[in-house]
Amino acid sequence: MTTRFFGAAVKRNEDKKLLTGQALFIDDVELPGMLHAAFLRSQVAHARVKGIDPSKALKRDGVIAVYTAADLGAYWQSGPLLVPPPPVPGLVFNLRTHVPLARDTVRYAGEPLAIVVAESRYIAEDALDDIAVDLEILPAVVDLEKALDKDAIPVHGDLGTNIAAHVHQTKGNYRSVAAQADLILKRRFRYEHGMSSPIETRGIVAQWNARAQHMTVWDTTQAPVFVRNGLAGALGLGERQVRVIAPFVGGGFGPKIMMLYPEEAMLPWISMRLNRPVKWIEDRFEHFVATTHERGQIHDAEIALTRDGRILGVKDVFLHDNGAYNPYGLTVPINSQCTLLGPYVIPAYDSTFTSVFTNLPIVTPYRGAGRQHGVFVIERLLDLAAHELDIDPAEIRRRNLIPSDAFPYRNEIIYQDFQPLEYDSGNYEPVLDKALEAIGYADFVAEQPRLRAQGRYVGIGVACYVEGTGIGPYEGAKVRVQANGKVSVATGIGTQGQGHFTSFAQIVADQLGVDVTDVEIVTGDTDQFYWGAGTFASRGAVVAGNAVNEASRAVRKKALKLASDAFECAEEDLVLADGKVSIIGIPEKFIRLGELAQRANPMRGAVKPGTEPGLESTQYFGPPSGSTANGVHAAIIEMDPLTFELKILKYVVVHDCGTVINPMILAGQIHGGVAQGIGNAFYEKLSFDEHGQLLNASLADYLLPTALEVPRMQLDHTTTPSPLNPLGIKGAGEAGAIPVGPLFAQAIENALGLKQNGVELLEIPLSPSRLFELIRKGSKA
Ligand code: MCN
Repeated sequence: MTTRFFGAAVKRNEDKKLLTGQALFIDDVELPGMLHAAFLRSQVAHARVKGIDPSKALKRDGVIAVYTAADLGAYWQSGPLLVPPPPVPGLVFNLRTHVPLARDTVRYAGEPLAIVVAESRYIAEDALDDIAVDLEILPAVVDLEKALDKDAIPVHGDLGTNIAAHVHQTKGNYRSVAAQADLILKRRFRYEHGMSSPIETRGIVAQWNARAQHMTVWDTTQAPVFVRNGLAGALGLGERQVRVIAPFVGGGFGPKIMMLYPEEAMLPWISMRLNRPVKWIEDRFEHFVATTHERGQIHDAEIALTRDGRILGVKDVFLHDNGAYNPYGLTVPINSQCTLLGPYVIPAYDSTFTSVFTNLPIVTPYRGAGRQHGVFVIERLLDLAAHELDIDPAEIRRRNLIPSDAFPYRNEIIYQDFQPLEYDSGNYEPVLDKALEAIGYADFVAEQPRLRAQGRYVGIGVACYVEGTGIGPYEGAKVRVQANGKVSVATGIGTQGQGHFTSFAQIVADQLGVDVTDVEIVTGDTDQFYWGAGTFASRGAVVAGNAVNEASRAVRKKALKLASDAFECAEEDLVLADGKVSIIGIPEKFIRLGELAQRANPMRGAVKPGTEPGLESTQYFGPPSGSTANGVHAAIIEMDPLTFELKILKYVVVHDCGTVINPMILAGQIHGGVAQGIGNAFYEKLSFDEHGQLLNASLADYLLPTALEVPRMQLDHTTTPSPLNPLGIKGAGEAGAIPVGPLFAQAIENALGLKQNGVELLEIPLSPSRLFELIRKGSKA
């Protein structure tokens, strides 16, 4: 195989469609006779539902139906547990999943109570006001710590506790290493709630075809196969009777994996009842209150070190805000627990978390999926230790990096994929070196006093991380050469902007010797590919990419076999390039791939035993466990000492995600991740009051970074291939977002000389006003 496209910065195949408005998004789906739905959502966070009276709404012109939980009969059931908890010894796990419409109790402001179906969305929205709702308001459980008080009201009355899960994992013996330590530092770290803000909100169109007894659902989901299976089960249909299509999706970032969201459960059910297509497009306010959130953790963490800055152990006890339901099991907090260990040798680790039910929107993964919390804790602990021990922050990191000859590196505790946390491969020190070199670390340290003397508050930060990526269970791909020579490929994952249409095409193009633009990728249509899990956990490139590779290899083998039969020569004498198979040294002797595809589907003659018709193959790939990517971010920032406005002067990312398929797509992934990381670190905070009301549920109040706040980045890579998949790939989609919080905290402290004044930044997000408060409080202390 000659490599032409794999590893090259190939322009994205999908962009022409996207840029010329030809890409189909959910709201482009228009069907004859289509109805529109609007949801009545609870305005309070915790209440008993005494009654819902839709009679006035039903009288409004254009209203077709109104449904409440009482109308759902046996269809009213709790949603599935999406990710079962891994087998952690001593696990406590209380499962309470979301319901299609609240029946007896509402548990967060935004939870749906009723749905109006009307001839237009306008009518449906107006009719929401006609519905009379009688709620007995209950005190809301909002404070993570108070939720665990003995007399706290339980979010789920039948449970009698707000503990959703309790997990204790250990490596080594923290207590004995702490007894040997020269320095022990203990701090409380806090991460506030945030959310993803995709350009496209969620949306669903459901169309029941009574004649064919078939359901088609267009859905902004990241996991179409799961949604198909979940819906089939709930609706009492066979999986073949349900087709889920996730067309172009304008960003997913994690929350669009969730299923079955109440809206996802309701629309197909309604379409079946009314035998008409129904559409619902989430508005931005709904996205704030009804799509899942992330963050919300409090860590009490402790690090034990030797005098020369070597880590002996870390102890961490943390609370994780789960929101009102926990369909994701332990995914987010266990990611935090595992990712805290970072790229460092930490001989002893004692980590306990309690996942807590609160009357807040459900918490599920959002780009990074809890990893950023763990990275924040360890990176901040190292900064504090560096200050205490008078060691340079970059140097203390270097001293603790796992050496390159220690891989695979076993961390003993169990990861979210049920496997022991083992780093498959890595070479961390060159990544740190490159980042320090690129940011000009030594020069900056020398120059900083001069800048300070000029009255400029310029600071530097360096943060490291590892990221578990590419987890199983598996993905598959069908690769098929068509008679016109073009190659069609289908996989079961969905795509929300990650460039799969190009990066997967690059893999195929090289295997089959065709141009990358001649490979058409279909993702996210369960009729095109039946099996799969979905796009999450930075697994698309590893898992689907390798499945695409395996299927392409099989097709290549078939093509060479067919051609060798036709030419009556050995396969080794053939070359597959430029869309044809030719004999080496006799280029005029060739057969086009399209012709081979036709020959593989003969009108006469038997298909030989052991062979299949068609030039196609379906293959699957499942990694034994996740592959571990790593990286270092470094930044130089300038603070205005009066307004605490922050300017990023330089931002460097050095990253190792194994073999790279497309460096340009990868750069885009890093840029997007860093942009969201900057939002997490400095701008975005969901503010709830004590009643569980979201106070800033609009893009005017919830501050997203814009192009002005996101700097140009200098990117570099090292390549340590993963031994766990044939292509050597590790995932990259979330990496950019993960270390930005501690990087900002470190750089701001450094710029303002905060530690010298006894002010420590131990929380995320920071913001000018929060810095003002912290510094005022610190200087008074
Ligand atoms: N890639 C590569 N070489 C590698 C690794 C990745 O060229 N060594 C390419 C891949 O081929 C793919 C892209 O980078 O085109 C991302 O690959 P991967 O890291 O496998 O991530 P996934 O495909 O599984 O995508 C999911 C990941 C996650 S978990 C979130 S959250 C996220 C992200 O991707 N959401 C995104 N990136 C996003 N990008 C956009 N535009 N929109 C989202 O919703």
